[in-house]
Parts: sequence; C-alpha cells; structure tokens
Amino acid sequence: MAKIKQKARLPYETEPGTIHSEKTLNTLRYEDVFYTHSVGRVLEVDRQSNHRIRFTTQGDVRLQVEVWGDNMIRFFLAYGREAADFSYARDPEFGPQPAHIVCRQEAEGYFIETASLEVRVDLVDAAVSITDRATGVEVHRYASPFYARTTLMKGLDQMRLQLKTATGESFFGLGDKAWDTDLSGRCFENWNSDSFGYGRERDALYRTVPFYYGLRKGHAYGIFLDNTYRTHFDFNSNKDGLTTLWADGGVFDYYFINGPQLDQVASRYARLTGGPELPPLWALGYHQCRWSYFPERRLKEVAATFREKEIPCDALYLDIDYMDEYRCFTWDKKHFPNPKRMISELREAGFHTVVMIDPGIRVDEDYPVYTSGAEQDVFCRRSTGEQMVGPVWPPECVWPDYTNPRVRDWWGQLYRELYVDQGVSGFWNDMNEPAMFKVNALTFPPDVRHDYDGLTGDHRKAHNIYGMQMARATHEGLRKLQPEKRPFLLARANFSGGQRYASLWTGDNIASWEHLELANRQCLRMAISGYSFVGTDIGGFVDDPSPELLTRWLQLAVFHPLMRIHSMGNNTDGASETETAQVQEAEATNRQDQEPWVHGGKHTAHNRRAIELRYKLLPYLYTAFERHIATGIPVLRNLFFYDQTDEQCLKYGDQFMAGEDLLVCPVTAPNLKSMTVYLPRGQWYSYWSGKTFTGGRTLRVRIRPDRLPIFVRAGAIVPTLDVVQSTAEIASLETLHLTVFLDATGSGSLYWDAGEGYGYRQEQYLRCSYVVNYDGSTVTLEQSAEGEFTPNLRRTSIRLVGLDRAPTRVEADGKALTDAPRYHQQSAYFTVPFDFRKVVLR
Ligand code: NBV
Repeated sequence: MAKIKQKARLPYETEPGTIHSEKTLNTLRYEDVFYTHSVGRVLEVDRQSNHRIRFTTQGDVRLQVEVWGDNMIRFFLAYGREAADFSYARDPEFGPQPAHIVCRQEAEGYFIETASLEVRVDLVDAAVSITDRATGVEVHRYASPFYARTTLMKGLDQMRLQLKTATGESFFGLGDKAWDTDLSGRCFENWNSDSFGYGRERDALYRTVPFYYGLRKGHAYGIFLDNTYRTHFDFNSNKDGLTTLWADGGVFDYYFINGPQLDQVASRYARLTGGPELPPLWALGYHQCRWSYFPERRLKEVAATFREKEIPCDALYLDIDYMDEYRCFTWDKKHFPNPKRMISELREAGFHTVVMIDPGIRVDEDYPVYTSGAEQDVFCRRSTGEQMVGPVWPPECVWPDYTNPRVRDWWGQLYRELYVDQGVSGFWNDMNEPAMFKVNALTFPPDVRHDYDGLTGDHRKAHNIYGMQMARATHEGLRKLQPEKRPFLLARANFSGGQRYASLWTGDNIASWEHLELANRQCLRMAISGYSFVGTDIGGFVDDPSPELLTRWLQLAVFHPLMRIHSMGNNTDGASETETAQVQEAEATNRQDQEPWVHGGKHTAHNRRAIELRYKLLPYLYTAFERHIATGIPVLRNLFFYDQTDEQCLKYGDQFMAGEDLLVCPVTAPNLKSMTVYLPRGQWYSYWSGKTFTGGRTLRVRIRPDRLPIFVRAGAIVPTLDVVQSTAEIASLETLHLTVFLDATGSGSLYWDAGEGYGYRQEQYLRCSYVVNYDGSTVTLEQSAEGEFTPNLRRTSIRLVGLDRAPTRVEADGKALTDAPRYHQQSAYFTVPFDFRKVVLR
C-alpha cells in the first residue's frame, strides 16, 4: 500500500522566511510575525466547585480542569477573548457526573484524584499527566507545555497540545478517514470537504470527529477535542514519540476519557456527545437510490421490479432532479405532476419516499423560500455585510446560517408541505459542508459571518459545524412538524454529536475493490467514533461495479446500519472545474443502472439472498441499535474491541463484530476461492453450517459466491424473522425465530416495538431476555419479558445448535411438546409459544 510521504516540517512549526517570531523582530518586514503564549507557572489553585479547579498562572493561557466523572476529565485552555464555555457537540442532557474527588498540592505539582485516575498538573509549567490508579499505567503526558500562537496578520491561529507517545501505541477513531485502521504514523486534518471520488490518500473528507482512541500497553483511553476550527492530529508521523494536536483557533477544550476497555471509552464518549434516536424500523430496511430516478414512470418501474423480482426494499430516493430547477422544497411538475398521489401509491406498495434537500437556495425573486429567507434575514453574510452568494446547482445561491436558532426554526418549517402534506417519509441533506462549485477551496471564504448561537464567528470557526447545524435544523423541524413520527434524515457533512440528528453515508466513493475495503473501514471508524447509523453508496457512486463487486458490497452492507445502493448515473452538470474532468471520465464508463437485478441470472439471486438476510436479521439489528442507544456501545466494532490484548485482532482489521455476537469477515477481493480469517479467543460457530471452532487462531475458509463467512459467539441467541418484501409486512408475522448457539451458558435478547412513533418511551416496547444453560445432556432456555408492547408474534421457532445427540423430549413450561423435535446435523428444531417461560430439552 502506498504510504504518504510526510513533509519534513509540520504545519505547526514555523516556516523560516515566511513568518518570524517576536524575538527576531527588528526593522525588517516579514510576511507575518508570531507571538507565543503559554500557561506558565501556576501561582494559585482555586477549587471553584466540587468538580471545577481553576489555575491562576503566570502565562496568558488560562487553564481550568473539570472532573466530569471518575473516568472523564475536561481541560479547558483559553487565550484572549475566546473563552465561552459553549459546545455544539456535547449532548445538552449530559454534564459533570458525581465523582469521588480528592485534591492535594505538593511541592512540584497539584494532584486531582478520582476513583480511577490521578491527574497531576505541574506547578512549573502547568504540564499535565494522568495515571490510571488501578493499573499504574501513565495514559496521558504532555511532551511540552501547552502552546498558543497569535500572529499580527491572523490573530490567534494555533492552540497546540503535544503528548508523549508510547512505543507500540495505536490510535483509532477520528471519524471519517479513509486510511488504515491504525492511525499511527500519519498526520490528519479535519475540515469538512466535498470529496467527490476521494481515495485513501485524501485526508479531510466530509465530516469532522475530533475524537480518537489510544491503546497503550493494553490500556485504552480517548481524547475528544471539542473545537470546531480546522483541527490537526499528528500521530507520531515523524517517529519522534510525539502525538500533536492543534486547532487553528478557538478554545482548546478537550476531554480525557479513560477506559481501560475500548468499549468503555466508546460508551463514555457516546454519553458525552449523545446517541441517535431509535430509527423507524423501515429505515433499517434496504434502500434504493440513484442520481436520479425520474420521471414518475421510471420510479414506479423500479418499485414494480423490486416486487416482481421479490427483492425486499423499503425506501426509494429522489436526488436533485425531482426539484424544479434545483429549487429546494419544490417539484418538477413535468416529471412529477402529482407527488402526493405518487408517494401514497408507493406507500401502498410498501415503499417510503426519501428526497434530497440541499442548503444552497436559488437567488430568485419568484421563489418563496428565497424571498421569505431574504425578508427574514436568514442567509449568511460576508464581513462586508453583503449576502454570501455563490454557485452550487443554481449559478447563484445563498445559504441559511443554521448556526442561528431563529434560522433553524425558519428552515425546519419549510419541510411542512413535503413531510406533512405530501407524505415524504425521509430527507437527505447533501452538499452541507457547505459545498460550493467553481473554487478550489470547495467552500465559503473565511470571512463569512455566522451567528454561532449568539457568540458570533467567522467561517473558520463555523465551517465544521455548518452541516451539523443544518442536520439539526432539519431534525428539529421534522420533530415539530410530526411529533408522533420518528424522523429519518440522512446527512453528508457533520461534526461530533451530529449523530443525535442524522444518519450518514460516506459520500462519493468509487466502484472498485479498494473502495469496498475502504467502505468497510470508514463505516467501522465512524461507528467507533459515535456514529453507528452509517452506510456507503453500495456498489460505488462513480463507475460501474462488476457483478461480483456489487454482490460482495451488498453482502457486506447487510451489516452496515444504512443499507443503500446509490450511483451517479451519467451526470456532469454543475460539478466544479476539477471535478468535471473526473466526472466526465466517469461518465464515459458509467451508463449502467445499479439496481440489485442489473447483472441478471445468478447475480440477481445472490443479491436477493443478501438483502433477504438483512430482512431476516432485522430483529437482531434493531436490538443492537437499541442497545447502542442505551449503552453507547457501537453497533459495529473492529475485532480488537472484542479483545484488545490480542494483536491478531488488530491485524485482521477488516473483520468486525456486528452487534454483540456476529463476527463478519468481508470479502474484498475478486475471485477468491478461500481466505484466512481470524477467530479471537473463545468458542465460535459458523453462522451457516453450525460447525464449531475454537478461537485464538486463524482459519482457512472456503469462499462461496453467495455469502460471506460469518461466525457467531458460542452462547449467543440470535433472533430473526421470515423474509418480507418490506417492513410494512412485519406487523403481521406470527413466528419469531431464535437460533441458540450452545455453550455451557449463554444469553441473548430481543428488543421490539411498533417500529415507528414514540410509544416505546411510554412502556410500549418489549424486551425479551433469554438465558440458556447446557450441561452436556439437558438444555434449559428461559425467557423473561419486560415492557407493555404486544406484538403479533404467536410462536417462537427455536433452533438449538451444537447438541451432541438427538433430544428425546422437549418441555415448554412443564408440558411436553406434541411434535417431536426435528434433529439434523447437531441441531434440534422445535416450536413453542412466543411467550414461553422455560423450555427444557433432554
Ligand atoms: O445530488 C447529486 C449528488 C448525490 O447523488 C451524491 O450522493 C452526493 O454525495 N451530489 C453529491 C452532488 C454531486 C456533485 C458532483
């Protein structure tokens, strides 16, 4: 794999000849002159409240330390006027948690002790170190004092923290990076960018999540830098034992999140920045998209083909061309003469309609969205006071300033007609980096002003949260318009915490095997970075996938929470100069459709099988999603989350756990007949054959064209359903399937509810918990239930996998079953009432 060549000099270091420090200042002139600032010697320590400690220091950077829990410490380093304690990322419902805090001052340092951590602030230069009290591992240590830089021309332009890196330390997370799983050895930048046809070398993609995990001597911790400026994370790229984080402005407001387990870091970060809402069940079904389906006849034809070919599908998407000349919130009546009728006919056939909305609003005096927005002064302005006008789809657009609460309200109600009157089910917010055509910067100039919820700021400060605030405005608007409905929103650009408002797709990828691998890596990375509701353009947005590539991609995406095929068709309109060449090249080879039946014959059969598996697994996936919301543990996790002490797990970085129990091994190369997978410690079953394997070893497995190698943790109990053509049919199903992968003991659960609405918040849910015990001759399976939701399910069809012999008798709640269990290849099959309490099998 190609490695990026690092510049010898890192951007936070001064470029000689272009910028000079104060010390060299004389009568000469320079491009710019910088001044350094530090925290300096600690003069006084003031414990302001139980959890907040403020340091009065000699330098001009202020330091405040807050204990947000026994395992979470916040450091707030501010220079000059940038001092507001404000965050878009933090979950507003979350704040400092009760902790056991003891402070003491010694000759050289000030110590803050919690039940888990000891924080030391050096009195000489305010350098910090943190030690895990239980293991004695030093998990955080400044390599040099904190540093802020101002320049004459730019003002505050750098806030920098430099940490020591331990030998062999690994780094994960950081949201959307198409790079290797372990981030060590490279420097990354966070700046939301429209990234058409990106590759693995491309750094700043569509979204910013300034949160990473470190794994040091088996101990995991996380760092979340809550700063919306352009940020940079250098993970020891110069091999000098340093991890350097810097922001181009703002407050250096960061959280140290302790583990020691990766799962614990994930769930603590999720508590800090919030989780998604439970999606409507249909949103976890299969989605079909293309740029673009029109006119109505074509959309209907696609819908009918799904039903005719019996390939399940829940959602169809309309890309920009459904609009009247790219005017958001309007329809092209030539192609869609009666949207309300069309949408309701599609609903009848079990399809939800999702439509795109962009932030760029056409400048047009006859367009009410523009005129009402102009009247209410909602659009972004430049430093001169002029509106920011620029090209996206329409040649002249203006953009709402979503960082203003008043504008968010205005925006939210624009969805009324589509959402309430016409019956659109979900929305897709694109181009919200915000993307701008024609300029190399791909976005606004830095002088554009933003309200920033009353704090005001320029685009340097607001850029990375612009998309997130658009998603927020949309989400909040949808909630207000139909409070009884769970909104479905798919958004492109976002920031930490944006998972509270929207799901995401990874953007304009390419139909290549390399991109299939990237797709998996990006989804895993997003999931461990707080965004579980993720997916990719299955099959690739640019270019056409080979039949095998499309099938492998669908098979993988069964486990990605958002499962959507999308492709660009042969569109070139409006792309920026640099993009046009790429787009045109792509267009030449890109005339093919990308529906699951496009390659016909056995390929269609394989694709159908993948999508059917998704529908079978919906109860498992929905349960995993609910668990993610309750615990913060991601729906998808790299294998090393399963065992962070096992280096092999790190080596097999593409394998992952989907939910608690399924281990998925993606096939990311063509024509494979076999491949090596790794099973971590413990006992495992093949999901397909029920064969058992002892973990802690590699395994050569045969590859079939119609499925991926999938393994299940011994002791797991996996709920599934029969295949349906859309989730609308689920409510009438009467049988739940439970596959029990036997071990001495095991457990599993099913979370279920109406799949829509908020009844579940008033007890209208059902949580079935299962416990199984197997002593080698008798199996007992017990069920307990919680919640008041009554599904239509009448029976549970059980498969016990891993028996040594055929059972002779099965009892459910004390009564022998009339039908003898079927036994085949170490599995027993039988059916009991859905509400059984205890099954005994001898
Ligand atoms: O709206 C057109 C596309 C859309 O299909 C895609 O999913 C987005 O990521 N959109 C980008 C604009 C494309 C510009 C080349």
